[in-house]
Amino acid sequence: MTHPTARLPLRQFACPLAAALLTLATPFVHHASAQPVARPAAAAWTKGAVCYEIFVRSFRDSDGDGIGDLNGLTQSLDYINDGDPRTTTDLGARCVWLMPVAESPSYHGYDVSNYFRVEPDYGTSADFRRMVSAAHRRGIKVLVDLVLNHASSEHPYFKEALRDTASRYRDWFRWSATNPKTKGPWGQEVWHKSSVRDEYFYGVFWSGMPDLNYEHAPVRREADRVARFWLREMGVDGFRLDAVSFLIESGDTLSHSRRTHEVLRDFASGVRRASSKAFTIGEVWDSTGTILSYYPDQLDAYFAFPVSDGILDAVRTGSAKTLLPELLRYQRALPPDRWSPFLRNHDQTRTVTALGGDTARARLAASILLTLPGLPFVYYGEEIGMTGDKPDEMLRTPMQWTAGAGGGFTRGTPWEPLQKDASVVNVAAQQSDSGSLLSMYKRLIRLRATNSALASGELVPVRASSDAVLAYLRRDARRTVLVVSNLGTTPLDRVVLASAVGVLSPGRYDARSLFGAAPGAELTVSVDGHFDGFVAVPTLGPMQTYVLALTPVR
Ligand SMILES: [Ca+2]
Ligand SMILES: [Ca+2]
Ligand SMILES: [Ca+2]
Ligand SMILES: [Ca+2]
Repeated sequence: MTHPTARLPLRQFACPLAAALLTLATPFVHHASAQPVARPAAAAWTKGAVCYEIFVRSFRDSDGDGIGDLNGLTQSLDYINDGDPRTTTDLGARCVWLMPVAESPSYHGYDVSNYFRVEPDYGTSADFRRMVSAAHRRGIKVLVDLVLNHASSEHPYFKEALRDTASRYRDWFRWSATNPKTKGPWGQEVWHKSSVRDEYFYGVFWSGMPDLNYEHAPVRREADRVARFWLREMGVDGFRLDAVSFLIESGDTLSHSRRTHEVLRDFASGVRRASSKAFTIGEVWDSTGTILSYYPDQLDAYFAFPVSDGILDAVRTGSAKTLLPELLRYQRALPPDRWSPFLRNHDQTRTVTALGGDTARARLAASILLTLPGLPFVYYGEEIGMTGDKPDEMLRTPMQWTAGAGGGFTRGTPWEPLQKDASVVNVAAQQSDSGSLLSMYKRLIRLRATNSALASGELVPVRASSDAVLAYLRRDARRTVLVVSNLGTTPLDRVVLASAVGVLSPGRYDARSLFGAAPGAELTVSVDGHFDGFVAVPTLGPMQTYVLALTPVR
């Protein structure tokens, strides 16, 4: 089946509604030509893939010291993806993002003391390489967190620069003889008193994390060397880059500076030179407009923070009004492998907790996430509905594998206590329950991997007769699916759907359920390629998502 969008005269509005929708849908018509400068076709694996974010310290402990480690991760890879597409017992993720694995004095690792050494708590370089090989055998790509903006105050270069003003590493950091008293982007102290002499050093996040000085060429060369090391020596497939917007300060501009964009651009091209297949995704925790300023030629992708908030808001408020326009901004600007929706990451209150403990809402949020364009990321434990709120340690508690002592995470004493619900909320309890959150994640991740429209098709907004209903098509040249979610807490009867003109070839379609209990329906698309008055599901259950394949009737 082909889409008539290219040949239909776009001025043929069937009705004012269609005209209004067309203003939303028009960008798709020009989608191909609106794409930014193309990258080499490096990341073919991203099509239909889902990535899984892992905190190694909290995933699986193999030796009983209470700390998750690389061998524990290797032993758990079959849970993430067993490499056999015929089995459906695994999550089906095709990529993992490991939070920092380089040596660090902190529990979280975002302050690196040796960029070329695996954190000893986690294992050895050999353990790391073995884990990467085992992941690759299962078709799992491995991305590691790369923390370029700052090092640890325990890094030998910083310690030397602090002690000795004539040190060759002095210019690797930023110093001031007086306290500039400039406050950081969220009002925090950024100039910290030296413990050695009467001077100050710059660290945007914390005194334990002195910023590296990227105006100093040897620092930029070191960043390239670190990237090459992990790609070539350690075998990783790419990086998640931490806090990239803070790389270079220019006067009062502490984030998003012109020089930051330039340095990021150079770094990314260095990564591509080191490995043409490497994938990079950056953290720019900001508005969509600001995130889009990091394209087209810096990192491959960035996390869509406003989409994350938009999904949770839609689910929390039961209103579908604001999410689609945000998604359309990303889609207009970017091909699907260059941005990543997600629900929560290691810095945010976990989904179930953010939604007031309501697992039904968490299911709904996940079903929206996994049917959107982009490359979705899932934070470990979200798939079983783990809870957790600030402080940060409580967002990163050990994985809940079983109901037993230590949650199946460790046979020792866990480095951080598990959440109190671990005996009820765990993988073992959900693995065999076809109605569990985990089973839903598996089904949708698999559907996304096998249905090309869900994998990388464009999103086309569909108008619903109720504001509580979120509806969109995902379509590519071969397939179309319709996704309908009732965000409300009551059943909705006979919700009517309508599209703009030119979204489908004219004719009749069978709407058959791929996900969600729907009896099936028949859809008629008029000669101008629009539909209206379509009841896809007679009664939309509360907080339920339905995915329907639309197949032409011949
Ligand atoms: Ca351990
Ligand atoms: Ca499998
Ligand atoms: Ca350590
Ligand atoms: Ca910086």
